[in-house]
Amino acid sequence: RSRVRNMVFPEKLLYKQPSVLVGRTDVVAVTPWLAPIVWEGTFDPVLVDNIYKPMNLTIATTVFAIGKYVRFLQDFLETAEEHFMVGFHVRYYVFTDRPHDVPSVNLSQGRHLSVIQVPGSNRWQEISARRMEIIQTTIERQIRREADYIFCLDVDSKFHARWGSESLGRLVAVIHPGYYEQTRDRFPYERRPASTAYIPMDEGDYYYGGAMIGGFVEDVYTLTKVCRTRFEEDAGNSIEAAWQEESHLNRYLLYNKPSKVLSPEYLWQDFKAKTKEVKVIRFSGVIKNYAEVRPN
Ligand code: 2GW
Ligand code: MN
Repeated sequence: RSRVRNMVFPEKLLYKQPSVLVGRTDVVAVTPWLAPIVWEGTFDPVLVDNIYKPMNLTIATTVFAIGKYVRFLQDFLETAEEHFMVGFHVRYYVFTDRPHDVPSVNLSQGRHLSVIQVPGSNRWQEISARRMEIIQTTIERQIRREADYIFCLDVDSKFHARWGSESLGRLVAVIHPGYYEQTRDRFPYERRPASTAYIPMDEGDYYYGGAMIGGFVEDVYTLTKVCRTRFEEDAGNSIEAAWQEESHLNRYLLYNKPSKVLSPEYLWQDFKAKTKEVKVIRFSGVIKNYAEVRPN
C-alpha cells in the first residue's frame, strides 16, 4: 500500500533539541547493523508520533485465543485500548475456536476487531505450527489490503505503558527478557543440525522472543511463509525445534536482520523482577496456571 511512502512533513513542532553527546549510556541503543534498539529515553514520543500520524496508517494486530486461552482476551484487549498504538487505526484479528467466548470490549474510534474462527486443537505443536500458517493465509486473504503494519502477539499478556509508533519498522523483533545478559552459546536456540532452525554455538545476535513479530505486512508475510515451510519440513522429519516457532523465528532473524529491535521493555514477564536498565515495562506475559489453561 503506497500511502506508507506518502510522507507528510509536520510544519512546525517544538521539542527538546537532540544531543549528539548526551543520551543513555547504560544500554546499547543500536545494533552492529545499525538498527535502533528501542529503549525509554532514546526517542521523543511526541516527535515520533508527529512523523507517523500524518501517514494515516493502519496497524493490524493478530492474536490467537484457542481453547481456554480465550480467558486472556479481555485484559489483553482492554489494556491494548489504553496503551497500544493510541491515535492510530488499529485492526485486531482474533483467531479462536470459541467465537462466542470473545468478550465485547469497548473500542476507541478508528479501532476495529474481527473474530476469525479457526479449528481448535489439543496439541500445542499443532497450534504453534498453524499460527504461522494462519497469519500467512490471513495476510493473503485480507490483511494485505487492510493494513500497513502488523504486530503478531501472544494473548497471555497485558500492556502497561505506551507501545507506540516508535515500534514501527520494516521488520521488527523484540529481545527476550530472559537471556539478554547471556552469551550467545547459552541462548536456547535449536542446536541440532537436523532441524531447519539450527543455529551453531558461534552464531547469533540476540535471543528474540516469539511473543511478538512485527513490521510491514509484506515483510512479516515473508517471515511467516518461510517459518511455516521450515516448521513443516521439520515435522516431516519428525523434528520439533526446541522452542517451536520461536526457534524458527530466531533462525530467520539471524539471516534476515530486523530493521528495528525492541528492548525487553516491550516483552517482560510478570514473574521477573524489573532490572535497573528497564525504566518502563510496556508489555508483559502474565503468570499462568498451566494446569488450568493448557489442554491435557
Ligand atoms: C496449548 C498447549 C500448550 C501451550 C500453549 C497452548 C496454547 C497456545 C493454547 O491452548 N491456546 C492458544 O491460544 N495458544 C496461543 O499460542 C496463545 O496466543 C498463546 O499466547 C500462544 C503461545 O503459547 P503460550 O503463550 O502458552 O507460550 P509461552 O508463553 O511459553 O510462549 C513462548 O514460547 C512459545 C513457543 O513454545 C511461542 O513461541 C510463544 O510465542 C512464546 O511467547
Ligand atoms: Mn505466551
